[in-house]
Amino acid sequence: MTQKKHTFCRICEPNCPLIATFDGDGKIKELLPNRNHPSGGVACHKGLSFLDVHHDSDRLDQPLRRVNARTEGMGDFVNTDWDSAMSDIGARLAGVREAHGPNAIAIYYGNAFSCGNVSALFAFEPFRASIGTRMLFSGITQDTQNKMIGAAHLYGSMGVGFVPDIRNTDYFLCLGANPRISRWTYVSVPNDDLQMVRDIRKRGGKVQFVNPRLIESSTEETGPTLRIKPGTDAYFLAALLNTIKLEGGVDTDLVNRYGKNVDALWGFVGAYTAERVSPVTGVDADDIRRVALDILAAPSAAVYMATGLNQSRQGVVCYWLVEMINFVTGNLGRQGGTYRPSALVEQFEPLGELEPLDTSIGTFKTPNPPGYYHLPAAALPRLMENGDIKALIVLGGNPRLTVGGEGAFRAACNNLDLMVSFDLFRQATGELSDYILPSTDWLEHPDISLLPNGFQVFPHVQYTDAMVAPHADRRDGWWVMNRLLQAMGEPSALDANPQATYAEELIAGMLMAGGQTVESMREQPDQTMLIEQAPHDALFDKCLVHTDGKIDCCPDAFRTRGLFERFDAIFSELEAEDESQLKLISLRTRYMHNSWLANNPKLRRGTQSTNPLHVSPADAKERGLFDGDQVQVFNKHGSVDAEVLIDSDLRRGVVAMTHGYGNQDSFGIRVANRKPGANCNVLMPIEEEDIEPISYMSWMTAVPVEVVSATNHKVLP
Ligand SMILES: Nc1nc2c(c(=O)[nH]1)N[C@H]1C(S)=C(S)[C@@H](COP(=O)(O)OP(=O)(O)OC[C@H]3O[C@@H](n4cnc5c(=O)[nH]c(N)nc54)[C@H](O)[C@@H]3O)O[C@H]1N2
Ligand SMILES: Nc1nc2c(c(=O)[nH]1)N[C@H]1C(S)=C(S)[C@@H](COP(=O)(O)OP(=O)(O)OC[C@H]3O[C@@H](n4cnc5c(=O)[nH]c(N)nc54)[C@H](O)[C@@H]3O)O[C@H]1N2
Ligand code: SF4
Ligand SMILES: [Mo]
Repeated sequence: MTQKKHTFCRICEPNCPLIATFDGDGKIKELLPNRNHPSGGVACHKGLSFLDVHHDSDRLDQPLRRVNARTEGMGDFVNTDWDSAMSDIGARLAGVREAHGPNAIAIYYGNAFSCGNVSALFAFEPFRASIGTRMLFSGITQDTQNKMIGAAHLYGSMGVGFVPDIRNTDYFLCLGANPRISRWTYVSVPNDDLQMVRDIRKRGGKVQFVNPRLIESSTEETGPTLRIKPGTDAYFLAALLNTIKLEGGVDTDLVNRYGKNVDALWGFVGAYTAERVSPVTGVDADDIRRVALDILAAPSAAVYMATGLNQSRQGVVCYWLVEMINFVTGNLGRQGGTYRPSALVEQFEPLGELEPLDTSIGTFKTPNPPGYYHLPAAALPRLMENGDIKALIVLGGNPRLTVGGEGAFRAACNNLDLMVSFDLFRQATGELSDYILPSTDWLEHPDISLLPNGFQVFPHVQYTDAMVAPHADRRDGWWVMNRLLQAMGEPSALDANPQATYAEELIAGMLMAGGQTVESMREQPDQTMLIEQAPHDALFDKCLVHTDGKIDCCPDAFRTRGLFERFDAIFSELEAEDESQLKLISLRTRYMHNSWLANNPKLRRGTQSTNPLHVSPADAKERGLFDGDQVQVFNKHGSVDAEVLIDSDLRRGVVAMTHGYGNQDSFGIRVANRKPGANCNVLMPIEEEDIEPISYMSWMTAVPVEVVSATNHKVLP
């Protein structure tokens, strides 16, 4: 008889509910969508095909040790056992720390590591603290650290995050997101193929996308797209705020009650009228005014932004202005506006003082302990090159492909005394490592869906057992970190708990906050506990963490740390820019998930076998380019070769590529290696002035590039 168990996917934010079916011998046969789950969400093809990752013959099943020099492109790896690997790594890490201090050990953790496994994430801080390093990097500075740092300044805590009430809103303004493909970010929405967005329209509301590309999310049933020039949203938002003020759309009672430094906000945006920003943003002044008036006319409105703005040069400013629009129009904390979904644990730590960290390339500031305030990953190559960092530990991440500056990263790895990767695969970053340690995947450990909690429009927590025991020598994240601590001679959770029940205990401890136990969760329908949503305006009591309980509408740090001058300087730069300048943006597709899932042959068909450069018809015509032409895409940071794909969805002046490709040297993932594609992150700026000064976000969209036919290939200096 086929046995069935409840579980959930951990690839992205919805954490879609799944049912695993089993053979008589306990092997997972199939992953199916749980159509009866109370969230109403179903799963997408990536989650449903995860067994391909689980069973991939290229999966790591044993620790690998590199036996040749890192200067040789292709790693020569031999199998080893955990004890030998751990004692060697532990001794070498202890040696680096002894000789150069704790900050010579850097840690980079990736998205899959931090978001897909509660026990690994919670074991992380004790691990980092025992090593004592502040050199902490992650995917967050390419993703959404601007929102977290922005929230710390506006509301007092990095943990505060508000989401659009798409289930109730009358007007939804969605900038730089493509939820149809990405399934949302920094808000967890049951995976319903945008039905909730269509419903806005159906109940008489409006949806407006703002994007340089006519995205898959924008249809007749959802709403239109204003095709903005990339990298200019901060000015578009400033003009919206100005118009809202001019039109008398400010909810003065609310703003007086909860806001401070409001006049400074008006001073900041004052000069950026709809007329003035129109040529720079490429959006008609009338369209800007229309959006502002639509927000004001709607009984409720929610403005939401995602990676297209986060990754611009001004992610913090964009976040700030979006929050201000929601606040001053009275939509923050309103049903149909933006709000804080209730969560199992609702505690917002204040940011605390920032401590300077001196390095060869300047002084960074983060709290100590850093929490989620990470150093800029774009600075990693230079810190390795200059000797600030002597050992690099990469946990479930692939910085070689997902951060800018691959060439510099690769070269700088040669300066390291030790590099360790912990991953499902021997991927591009692993290829450069001394050790690659085999990780469990999310079918191989118990978990709760705590990560999206607090951001879910359908608040709930699901529990899952491990669907199967870890295959071969794969180990869980919490175990690897604690085993490493032991090997370094540090106290470790394994000392007291060698039976390896840490994950179970941690999960049990968290469930206690909701009055549940693992047993009680197993008995709940769908192993899911529903969380009652507090009234939307409860956020004014719960989420305003500054000691005076106010929202800081113009934080001093924004002025003192250079955001104001930068805002004006970038505007002047954009005004002076040549009309023909091409700008590169990122394009997520259904077939890639950041750099991983690249080894699944089912996802590598058709155009997905390469990584084409999308070019608008007008730009192609101007440059005499046709579909399938080979071109060189370059700028002062690097150069890649790609094939042209003419894409009429793009605004003129914009070219697009997908990140995560570039597996030419990833010999351990054979499907990906045969269809490597080009790594567009080679083109991303990584100099100090290119990094957002407060949130340390990488600049990854609207990056100037040149495109020439491959026959005119330029040799770069
Ligand atoms: N140009 C450009 N670059 C971008 C982006 C963009 O839009 N444009 N997006 C950025 C964003 S938003 C993000 S989040 C980053 C992501 O950047 P990273 O987090 O560095 O990259 P991923 O590709 O998500 O890497 C995840 C790695 O974790 C491994 N993995 C998967 N599951 C597990 C597990 O359970 N345990 C362990 N140990 N490993 C596991 C995978 O095999 C893979 O190698 O990329 C960023 N880079
Ligand atoms: N299939 C798939 N799903 C994913 C991922 C994946 O790699 N593949 N990654 C996951 C991760 S880690 C994340 S963080 C989320 C991200 O989720 P989203 O933020 O929704 O990600 P994208 O689809 O990259 O959407 C960004 C949009 O911004 C637009 N854009 C680029 N530059 C600008 C600009 O300057 N201004 C404006 N207004 N728009 C701009 C792009 O055209 C694009 O449509 O997706 C998650 N889901
Ligand atoms: S939408 Fe994300 S969480 Fe849901 S099945 Fe697909 S990959 Fe998994
Ligand atoms: Mo991300």
